[in-house]
Amino acid sequence: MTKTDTDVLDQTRPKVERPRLYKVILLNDDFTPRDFVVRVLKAEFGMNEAQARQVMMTAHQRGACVVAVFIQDIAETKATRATDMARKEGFPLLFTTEPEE
Ligand code: TYC
Repeated sequence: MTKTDTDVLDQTRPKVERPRLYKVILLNDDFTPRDFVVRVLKAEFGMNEAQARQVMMTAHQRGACVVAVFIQDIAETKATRATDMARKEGFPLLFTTEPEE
């Protein structure tokens, strides 16, 4: 069998797949103060005031909002850290993660 260009390429180019991405999701609740949610979003996700307020209001009105997308390890770490900030203050605020389609 003769070697095609594709065969040569397959031998030299390692197959690298992009990692699956995970969404960090902010869930609404009836108790956490709006300003505290904004503070957490700014501290853990590097948002400015306007971005944080928009995401907070979307979760408040619709029940949940996608905050950001990362590889699994980063998504889980940030969701945990953000949720822990709320627990330390006694608020039920919750961040979860789920894989993108
Ligand atoms: N619903 C909360 C309130 O009225 C504010 C809030 C917004 C809490 C978004 C969580 O993800 C959230 N105090």
